Amino acid sequence: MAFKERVFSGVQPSGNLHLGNYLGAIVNFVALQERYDCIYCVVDLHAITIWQDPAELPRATREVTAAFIACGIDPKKHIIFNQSQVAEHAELAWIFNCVARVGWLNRMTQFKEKAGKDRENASVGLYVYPNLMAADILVYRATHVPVGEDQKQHLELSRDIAQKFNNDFAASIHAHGYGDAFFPQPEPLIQGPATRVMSLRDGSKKMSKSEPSDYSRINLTDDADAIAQKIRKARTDPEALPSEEKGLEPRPEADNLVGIYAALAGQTKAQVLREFGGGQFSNFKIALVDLAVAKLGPIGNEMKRLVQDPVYINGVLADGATRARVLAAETMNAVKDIVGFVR
Ligand code: AQP
Repeated sequence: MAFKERVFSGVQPSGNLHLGNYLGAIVNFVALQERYDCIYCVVDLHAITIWQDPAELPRATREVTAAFIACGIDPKKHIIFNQSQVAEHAELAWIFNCVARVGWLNRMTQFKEKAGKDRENASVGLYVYPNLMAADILVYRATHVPVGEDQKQHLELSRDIAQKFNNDFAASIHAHGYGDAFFPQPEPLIQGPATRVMSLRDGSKKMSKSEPSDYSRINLTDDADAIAQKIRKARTDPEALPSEEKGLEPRPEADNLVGIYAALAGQTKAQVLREFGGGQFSNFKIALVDLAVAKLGPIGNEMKRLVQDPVYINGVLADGATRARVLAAETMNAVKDIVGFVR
């Protein structure tokens, strides 16, 4: 069966939005608007899988919304909303809790990383997070999902859930007139030269909102001085930059900075090395500061302006939620019929 092409993706309002979120996800969200109908969600239900201060969560939700708009997502042509306003996400997630297998979830590396050694004390929500993510996507029967590389495994799980639902309920899906498959197999779109931006302090760790050191990341709201200071202090090695991409392989910090430059400049890493290969990091960092400030400065300023107008942001989210709810309810009604719930 051919499914209508539709894009869905989300960002958690769990703290400081950073360059990794921007280059790994949001830049692609913006580009995809030209070709697809897009739904972009501030995934607050996901955020509370780890403790969030109730006094802070509304501000963080509005900040992610502001980032979407400041980066160029059009909330009128597409849909921007926060997840908790559309109850169907949680409803479908419950059904997926009954479709997904414990063994599948036990393989999820993000749970292992985030729960760490204190696994017994992690929330059940953190464990079943990937089932909710599958529901987020499939409640809109979305076909394309732009994400950073760290979400690849969760996307594969979403595909497995869609497949198992289609198989388990094949007869009912057919009987209700939905053909051979009710859910599409959502495709991950992991694009660009910076699909996994690493910490500025440690090239083996991904740049993350929850890393205690603010020097590990560039926040989208950092001013020019903070950006410059963080890039200047970013860890490097003593060698000159290589001239070939292959030379970056054993040098994670160099690879990371070149990848960031390439993504911000809209170039490939090979193009960046053609210009900077053989040179010292000090000069490269000066160019990277200029580029990062030129690209991120206007976004940060616009975000700061937008968050000062919570009424406008709340209006965007409410309008998006109203439109999302129509699509989600349609899917959920069909799912109820397929599963055999009386309604
Ligand atoms: N370092 C990264 N490089 C590239 N892409 C990244 N993404 C996250 N970090 C990087 C992508 O950003 C989107 C939104 O991420 P999220 O808010 O759902 O949370 P996350 O993946 O858990 O990101 P964080 O920032 O690292 O948060 P914490 O510290 O809470 O774990 C996703 O598409 C993600 O791939």
